[in-house]
Amino acid sequence: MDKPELLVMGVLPDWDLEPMAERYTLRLLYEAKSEAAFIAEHGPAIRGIVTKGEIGASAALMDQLPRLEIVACYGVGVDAIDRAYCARRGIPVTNTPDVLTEDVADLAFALLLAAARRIPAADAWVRDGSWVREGSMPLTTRVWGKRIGIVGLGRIGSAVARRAEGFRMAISYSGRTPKPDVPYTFHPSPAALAPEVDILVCCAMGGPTTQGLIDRAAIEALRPGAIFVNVSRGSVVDEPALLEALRSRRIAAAGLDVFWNEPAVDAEFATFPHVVLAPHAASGTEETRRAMGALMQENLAAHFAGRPLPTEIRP
Ligand code: 8YV
Repeated sequence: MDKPELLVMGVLPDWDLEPMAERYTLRLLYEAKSEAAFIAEHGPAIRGIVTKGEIGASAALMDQLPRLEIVACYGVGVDAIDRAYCARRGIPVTNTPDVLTEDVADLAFALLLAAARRIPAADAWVRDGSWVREGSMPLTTRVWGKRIGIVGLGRIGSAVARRAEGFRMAISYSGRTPKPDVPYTFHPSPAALAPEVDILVCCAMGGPTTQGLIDRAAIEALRPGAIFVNVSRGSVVDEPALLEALRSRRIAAAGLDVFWNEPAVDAEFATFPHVVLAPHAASGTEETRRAMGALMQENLAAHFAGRPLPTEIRP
């Protein structure tokens, strides 16, 4: 029997591609010289899309895939997948929740600590001889015991909160509604949360409902000296307002893993010594990426065997 054909939108590790190639015919879009010509040639036979959080799948692309049956996302965030379109065509969408939660929360804390304690500057201080020439480096800012505000107390936000408990922090959060059985203080919006905290961490999911959720009002409501961390999606934040707050040093330090334009991020970010940058890498440990790949493959296998999908996102 013919192997189902899959359109692979972005680079995946060989440990995923190799077993997948045994079960499917893989059409690697990212290797195509001309995307249009590649889709024209292979589009009619494609039965599944394999994509990533930051790449997604547009209606314009899926319109050229008449036999499309499933979109499997290697990542938890499906904001770049046109789910309304998939729902209209009855195409299920799967993602990889849970397996990446703890690593994303780890990176949020790593960025927070690196920004507050100026780890990149400390590292440079030793390497470039400043320690010998100038003595101690400038003092930094404490993290433990501070007030942390989490925008979006979902799976990842809750994992950040658990870490914050270990740092004996006062924890508050914003979201659509207060969560039952949560001992943290609720605020109805980021703008209401921002003035109450020393550190604001964005963990909200991306997509139209959270576009610009951390708006200019929220950023301007941050206390002078605040620290800002984002491990969710660049789209959740008003980036020009963020840049302005960093330029004026209203935000004293920031740790950013996600941006409006990835990977070609606004060049001004790299000019700020008080900002620690990461290349959308929060889920990027070998352990988690293996687990994400395995879960994505389980969803594909279940679909083509006619079994219930382990992690389908309901339309
Ligand atoms: C990426 C992510 O998918 O899970 C998400 O939503 O954004 C990330 O885990 C990952 O970088 C794979 O490309």
